[in-house]
Amino acid sequence: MKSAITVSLVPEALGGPFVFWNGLQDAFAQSAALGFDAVEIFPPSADAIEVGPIRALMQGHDLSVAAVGTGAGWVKHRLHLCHPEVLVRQQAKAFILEIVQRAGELGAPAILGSMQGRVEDGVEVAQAMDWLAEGLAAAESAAANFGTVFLYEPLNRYETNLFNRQLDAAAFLAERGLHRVGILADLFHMNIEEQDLPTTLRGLGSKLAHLHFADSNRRAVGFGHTNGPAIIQALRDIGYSGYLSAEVLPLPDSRSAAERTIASFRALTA
Ligand code: LER
Ligand code: MN
Repeated sequence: MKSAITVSLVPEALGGPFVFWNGLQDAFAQSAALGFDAVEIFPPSADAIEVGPIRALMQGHDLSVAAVGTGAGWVKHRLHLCHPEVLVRQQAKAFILEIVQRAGELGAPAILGSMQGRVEDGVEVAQAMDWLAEGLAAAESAAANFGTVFLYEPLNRYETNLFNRQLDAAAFLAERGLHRVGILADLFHMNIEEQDLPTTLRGLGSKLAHLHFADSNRRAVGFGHTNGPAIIQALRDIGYSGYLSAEVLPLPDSRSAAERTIASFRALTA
């Protein structure tokens, strides 16, 4: 298993669960100094993913890019894949696909989290599910050009009414033949929605492609009451070798959250 930590480049996301906020240079330098394996980037748009300069940062600091988020399309522009208006859905898909492309050039998968949207008033559930599946299909084939998967993240009930639970989402991907979409399991969302986190992770098996490593209160692992050893044992049982990526609140400050994360990662995976 590999360690990763988040950086937000989106001022509108302030207050959100990202550790670093002072640009890529700062995030790469601090992550490397603390011994992380990778950085996960939350950009305002694909344009902020400048492939040349980021490759230089990756080489200079011996870090990978773990994943790239697409949620700014929602945070900044209120776009999502299940919006009742076709134009908004098209813009949402274009926003996501551009990020898939740039992330792919960095060898990283892109994430569908907030941009999945929700079943809005006046839209049939079956219709929203079809729109979601269409968006995922387009993204998985764009990602396949780079040999990466696309990541689908179930969110808790306060953020979406599409899929709140991991195994429901995995069943949907299987039903729709979305075999190159992997599941991103966020321990914070799981803490709200799942009956038992280790059992659910075991149920995901090889569909688990990425993990947001957060404690029960969305702070760095070690600052809440999630049972870390039981989760790591479940991940070992399914042979998970991907990232544990700290998408957590920068509390009490970014540095402390980062230090606590890497200390917990090392203690749990030693
Ligand atoms: C995105 O990874 C996520 O977990 C959502 O809750 C948006 O922050
Ligand atoms: Mn997440």
